[in-house]
Amino acid sequence: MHSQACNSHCLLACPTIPSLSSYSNTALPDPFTFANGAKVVTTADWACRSAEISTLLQQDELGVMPGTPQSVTASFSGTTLTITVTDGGKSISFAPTITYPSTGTAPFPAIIGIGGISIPAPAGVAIINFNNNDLGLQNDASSRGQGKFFQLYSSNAGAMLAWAWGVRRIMDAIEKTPAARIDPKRVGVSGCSRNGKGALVAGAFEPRIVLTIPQESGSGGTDSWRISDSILKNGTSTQTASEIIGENVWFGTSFNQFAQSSVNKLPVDHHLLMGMVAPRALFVIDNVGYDWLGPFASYGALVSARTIWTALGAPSAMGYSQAANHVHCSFPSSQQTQLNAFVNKYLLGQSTNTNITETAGNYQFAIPNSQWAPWTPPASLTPSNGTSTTTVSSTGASTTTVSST
Ligand code: MCU
Repeated sequence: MHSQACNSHCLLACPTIPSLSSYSNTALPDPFTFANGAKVVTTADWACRSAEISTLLQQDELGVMPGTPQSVTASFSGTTLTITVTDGGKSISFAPTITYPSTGTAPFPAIIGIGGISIPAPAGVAIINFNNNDLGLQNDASSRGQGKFFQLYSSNAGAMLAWAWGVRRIMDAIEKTPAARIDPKRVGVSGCSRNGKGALVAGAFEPRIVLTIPQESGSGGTDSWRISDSILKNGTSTQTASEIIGENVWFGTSFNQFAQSSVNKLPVDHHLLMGMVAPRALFVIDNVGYDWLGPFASYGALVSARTIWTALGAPSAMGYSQAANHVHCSFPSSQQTQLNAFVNKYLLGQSTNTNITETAGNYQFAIPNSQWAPWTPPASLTPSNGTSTTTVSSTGASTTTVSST
């Protein structure tokens, strides 16, 4: 939509989000149509649509991501990276620990583990152990607003937004602390189950993360809210939005109204949360063995999300592997080669085949899909010259400006 309007050296503002108070959609929202009905045609349009999705997810599900803090300082000692963040006259400190690989050379690529990792630590890659509960507690529904993020900010956000903010500050700290011997251009994020949900949110909201690996994240992670509701309605016990808001504080309080009335009122779903990662690399590790995880709700969202990478000309940067039943969060050896392909390409700079779209489930889901995804994705988006810049205002709303040349 911007290609005709802006031919040389100009600034393009993104479309304004209209009131969506009467929005309702039984299908997964079309990634390639803005909330105002305009079509996503160019790659610059996608930068705008991605920023729109970010704003909507913050408003309706996660809570608001604060803007750049007044100051972030870091010091490194032994294996501990101590990070101090000051904003609005208050300060907090938190201290991830780093496990270094026995092979490779510094500065090392790394994976930030949300609550640690549940994948085997790859050779040559450091692991940054991030105690996410320290920033946003997730014991149960009574954990609302507990943790250091909430000491710094008065916020109705959920714990996952607090963790994603923490991952952003870890990136700030790595960039300014060469003594930690981590290459800030080669950092991934992973976590399993509830922390897999968090890994996905962190990868979506931190553009410096080059590889996002959510593992068995289930509902609230890679699952579509809409498909999860339909699975439950058809008699299979699976986690839904209405259950999740009572179980824990992963989401902000603004999500309650949707979870309690109807997820069809959400202008987003989690194929779009995944789409925020595009065209950066995303490798989703799933387990079809647990109904509670809603593997078909994940599959439908995965197939839908992948159309975004395809339209951006980077289909093999997005892969998924839904393995046969195994113990929750135990990584099966059958997925090792696939994981290696993603890690070796995106963290170690090797040439590998990451065209991985595999499921052990017997699922029928093609795009377009008459029930769930009745939209036709563009085969490719028109490349836009120029760069897009996303800024986050003091109220947390993000604005993307595309300067086109
Ligand atoms: C899959 O993640 C969660 C799930 O959402 C919860 O309902 C369940 O209680 O715990 C899972 C988990 O985090 O397991 C470690």
